[in-house]
Amino acid sequence: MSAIHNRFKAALTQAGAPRIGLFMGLGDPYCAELLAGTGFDWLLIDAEHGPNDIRTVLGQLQALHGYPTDAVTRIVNHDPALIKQMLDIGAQTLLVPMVDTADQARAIVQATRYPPHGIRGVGSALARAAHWNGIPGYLQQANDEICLIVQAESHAALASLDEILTVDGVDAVFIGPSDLAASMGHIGQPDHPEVRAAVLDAIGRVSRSGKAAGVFATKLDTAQVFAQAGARFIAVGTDTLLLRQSAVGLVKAFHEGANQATGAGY
Ligand code: 3PY
Ligand code: MG
Repeated sequence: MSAIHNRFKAALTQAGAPRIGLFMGLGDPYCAELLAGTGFDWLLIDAEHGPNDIRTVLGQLQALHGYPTDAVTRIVNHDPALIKQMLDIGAQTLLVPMVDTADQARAIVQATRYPPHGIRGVGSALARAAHWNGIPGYLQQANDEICLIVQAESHAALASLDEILTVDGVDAVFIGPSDLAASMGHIGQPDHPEVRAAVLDAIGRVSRSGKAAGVFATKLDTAQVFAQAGARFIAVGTDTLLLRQSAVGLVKAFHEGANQATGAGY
């Protein structure tokens, strides 16, 4: 097996239960490492909405390394220079938001590939991804081990979805129900029936194309519905909401006099 084998990419092509994931918006390696051992198949380092830069993404990739979970990195835009930096620090699986057209998808694929298949600049002596030239054959193998997930999360993206699915180098399409809801005139209602129908239709089209469908589910029963529709990887929450909801719940329990275990094992 290649020293840079991408376990997440390989898993997307295998049958079995969908891979369950969590979005991490706290932007902190220590929190990422805490979550790394909790059983999620994959953890998303969110540099789209979370307060992340190259250094904090790097710290989280390092923190997750060696744990039985896969890092997925969501970048903030389609800039080839940013994609190059993310790949060089060792982000192998990229989630790229707001991809509305096949042309955009093709340009993003190009940014992730070394020539002649793309335009990624060569700097492996400076790149953690190549162990600073310590991985023999890195330059020859890197293209094949990149996993590229584009996010379809607008009316326009769903209109172009069938064409996006023909783009070589796109491994998966992740449906974003929140932005999709906004684009469909239902902001704040990712579970609105019209949005749900569009998400299910998109999951079906992606699955039938042979690429992997991913999606964010705001509730566990919704995650089951998406799994039955063919989703191969499903995010079921965010670290920010887990922390906030349990903090709010603990304060409430105190004021209600409930007997809730708070510091078991401390
Ligand atoms: C969205 O729902 O818009 C997302 O980006 C995450 O799923
Ligand atoms: Mg979104």
